[in-house]
Amino acid sequence: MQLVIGNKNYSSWSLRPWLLLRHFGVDFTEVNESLRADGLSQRLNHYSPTNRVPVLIDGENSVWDSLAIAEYVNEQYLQGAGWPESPHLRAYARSLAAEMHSGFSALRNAMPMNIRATRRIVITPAVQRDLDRITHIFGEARLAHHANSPWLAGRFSFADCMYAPVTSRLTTYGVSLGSAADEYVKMIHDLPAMKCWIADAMQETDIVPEDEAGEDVE
Ligand SMILES: N[C@@H](CCC(=O)N[C@@H](CS)C(=O)NCC(=O)O)C(=O)O
Repeated sequence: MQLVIGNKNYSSWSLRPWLLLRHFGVDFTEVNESLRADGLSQRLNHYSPTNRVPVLIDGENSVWDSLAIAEYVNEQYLQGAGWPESPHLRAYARSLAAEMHSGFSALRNAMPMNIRATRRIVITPAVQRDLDRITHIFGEARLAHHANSPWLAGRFSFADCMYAPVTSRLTTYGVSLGSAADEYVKMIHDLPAMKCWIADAMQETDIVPEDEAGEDVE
């Protein structure tokens, strides 16, 4: 099985299913495609009708889009362990994942994932609204769903993978959302799979200018 991904420094959508697969020890090989502008659409069209990554290729099955990949992996390889066990927490985790998939555009545009960088940005009211929602999800809501586990929805699930790029963005742009959220950010960064992704991102040298937002911090 192959997972086609973009640059580990920048490709937040690639990180999400990669983290799911790696965290659960599913065997796969990585195909790396740079998100540099030259020939990008043609290069990605080789794998996906959307000209985007991530794409999972498993024999005759080709699955594009992070959420579809997660559902496929959950069914085929994880016997359902990719989501919480209880229907209540599963509904909540799926809602969180869908909310990230279709929302947070202000935050995603203003704070592109850029693992190597240390930057500062001006936080507009729209970005602040997204950050307030993240503060609630990583803080109060997470603690309310604690159920003997510190993850977003009772146990590690694809919901945590969906928000992993946000934890990286908060680090890059030096945004603290309070102690409960900071604790969650640290926990994600301490995951062995996340450490591996970050280490690989640090080695990359490609620059994607559109994803270089904000002012450098010394
Ligand atoms: N909804 C898609 C979004 C995928 C996406 O936008 N991927 C970016 C990389 S992070 C991409 O392929 N960009 C290439 C382009 O826009 O030309 C998903 O969830 O997988």
